[in-house]
Amino acid sequence: MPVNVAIVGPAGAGKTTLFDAMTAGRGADGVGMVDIPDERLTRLADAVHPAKTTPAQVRVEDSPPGSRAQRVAFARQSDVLLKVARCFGPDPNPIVELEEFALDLVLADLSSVEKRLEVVGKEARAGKKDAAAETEVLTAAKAHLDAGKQLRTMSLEPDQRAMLLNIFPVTLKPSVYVANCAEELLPSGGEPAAKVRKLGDIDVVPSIALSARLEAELAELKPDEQAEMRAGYGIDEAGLGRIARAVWEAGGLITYFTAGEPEVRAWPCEKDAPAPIAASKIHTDFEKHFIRAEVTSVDELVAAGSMEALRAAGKLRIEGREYRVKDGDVIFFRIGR
Ligand SMILES: Nc1nc2c(ncn2[C@@H]2O[C@H](COP(=O)(O)OP(=O)(O)O)[C@@H](O)[C@H]2O)c(=O)[nH]1
Ligand SMILES: [Mg+2]
Repeated sequence: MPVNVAIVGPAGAGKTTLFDAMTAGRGADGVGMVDIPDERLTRLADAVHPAKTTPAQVRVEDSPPGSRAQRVAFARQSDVLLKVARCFGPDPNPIVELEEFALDLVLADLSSVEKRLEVVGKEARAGKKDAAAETEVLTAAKAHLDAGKQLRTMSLEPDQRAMLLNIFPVTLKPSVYVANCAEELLPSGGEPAAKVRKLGDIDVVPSIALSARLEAELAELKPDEQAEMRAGYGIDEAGLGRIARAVWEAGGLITYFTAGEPEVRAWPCEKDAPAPIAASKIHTDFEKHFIRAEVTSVDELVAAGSMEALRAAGKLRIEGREYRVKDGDVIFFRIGR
């Protein structure tokens, strides 16, 4: 299953412009796949010379126009939220816009928590196992939401967090703020972007300043023309690359690689996933038939030139089912049948 990223925010914030920029105009019906830029993949491909190089991707979806309730419903189905705030044009007020949207999400979660509390409260009174602990977490969550705060700012033990996930809370979703700035204010984004950054610090959400319109124009240019235009605005790194990385980190994802002659590929994987789960990203059967993982690093593989060379030199680490895959691992999975 690909990671789903929803672009959300008020009308006119630049969501569709950002979507077009991220998908380089290749999206259809508001849905598109976006490559995650990764210099490690480029280095691996330069060393191995594979027939094919495949970056990791996320699926990005643009908000359809609709009511506030529809916007909440749309946000609910995604894995990561890109919250766009208008920082260009007349009287930008990104903080009010972001807080208004956050409040819609808070109210949605409050209603889910209250419904669940009714059910679990009865179960607790009937003496059902775990119901008391869940009631306790839900009651704390209700107080937090009643105060207008998102669940992401509540401190939760892992088991409490797991209990809350029963209600599919939308204010616990990983988020990234995008301050969509006037071109003239780049690269910093000026005062509106500074406000967004400050709110991000409070909400524990990474924030990125860019101009969606400029990025959409850049996406249509050839790489050397892009570089020249970026230099003119004093922006050195692709804003889209920064978004992709922020989404990756906010979503709790790591990247591991496979590197053979037919294909060098980056794979998205949840942080701390055991090796058989990581293998199942390649093929679902790999989880069941997992035998072992042969692991190295990007640097070692680049130095050696191939997995075979490392294997012959006895330099591949052998890891079993319990191994937690790390960001940047290069892996060959031994699979049985
Ligand atoms: N100056 C400027 N205008 C932008 C930028 N991004 C979007 N716009 C304009 O704002 C308007 C609304 O953009 P749109 O992407 O349709 O917003 P949406 O309603 O959030 O999807 C359009 O006229 C865009 O051209 C930007 O970064 N800078
Ligand atoms: Mg739109």
